Amino acid sequence: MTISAETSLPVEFDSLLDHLDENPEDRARLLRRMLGDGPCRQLGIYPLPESFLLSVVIPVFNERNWVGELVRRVQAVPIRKEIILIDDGSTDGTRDILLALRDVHENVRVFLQPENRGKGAVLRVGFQHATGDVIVVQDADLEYDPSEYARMLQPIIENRADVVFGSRFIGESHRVLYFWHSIANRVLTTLSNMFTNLNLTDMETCYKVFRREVVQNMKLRSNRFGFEPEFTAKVARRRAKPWRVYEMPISYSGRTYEEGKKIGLKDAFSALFCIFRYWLWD
Ligand SMILES: Nc1nc2c(ncn2[C@@H]2O[C@H](COP(=O)(O)OP(=O)(O)O)[C@@H](O)[C@H]2O)c(=O)[nH]1
Ligand SMILES: [Mg+2]
Repeated sequence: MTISAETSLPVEFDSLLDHLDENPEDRARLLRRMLGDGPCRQLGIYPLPESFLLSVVIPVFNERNWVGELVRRVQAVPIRKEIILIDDGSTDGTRDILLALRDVHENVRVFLQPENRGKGAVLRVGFQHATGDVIVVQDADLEYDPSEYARMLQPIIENRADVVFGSRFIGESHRVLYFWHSIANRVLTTLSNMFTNLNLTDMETCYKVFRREVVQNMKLRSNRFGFEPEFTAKVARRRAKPWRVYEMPISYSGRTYEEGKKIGLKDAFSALFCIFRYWLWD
């Protein structure tokens, strides 16, 4: 038996490991055989239908420091996907980075908005152009971790859910940051829950994952961060065949204002207004 110098395992093992590195489906198959279906499901290792396509919709506004690395991390996720980047009138050189990304990756599509209108407005553009079975909203900074897509998709693939919220407040590790932000988050989520009668723990999360049908006939109006309460209210309000909503724990490595965070007190008040508006009038 020849032993590999690299791993001190038989060389056949080395080539097997190389093969598994390059073929995530085979890796999942092997793990399912070794561990069994139950433990694999708990780890988020489960088979995806071969034709499955994920649409990753990314709103981008002045994110030149992060968006390149973010797209690299999204591409590293072993799920067939299209990446839809919508620039919201950036003025810091982000637009050139997006165009360069489009030239390098054949699954990347880029839409440039002529002026800044807000996250909600660009998300509408993204949803219109999405063709995947499931859509995930992905911010263009590095606060959320794309390697968690598989776990969030699981309830949808197993046909238990239509909409999954990734919650930063149940279970996973998160960077310790602003106390008052966490209070504002809790207040907004609680108020939203009072109107929607959903028991969410993180309404404001960026990670909203849903079947494409969910937004196909949804009239979304908010241009800015009102998108979060508006989407939540409209998901909750469907009567005929209510959408099945799940929450999954996600990790969160929040950024500071020095690192580029933009959301602030004004946005918290505007979210508050949107909770009332979308429940009472629209
Ligand atoms: N702040 C802000 N973000 C925008 C805008 N348009 C699109 N975005 C994108 O929306 C996402 C969320 O913004 P961010 O500032 O990270 O919000 P936060 O993480 O909730 O504080 C990021 O990907 C932004 O690039 C806008 O007009 N203002
Ligand atoms: Mg962010």
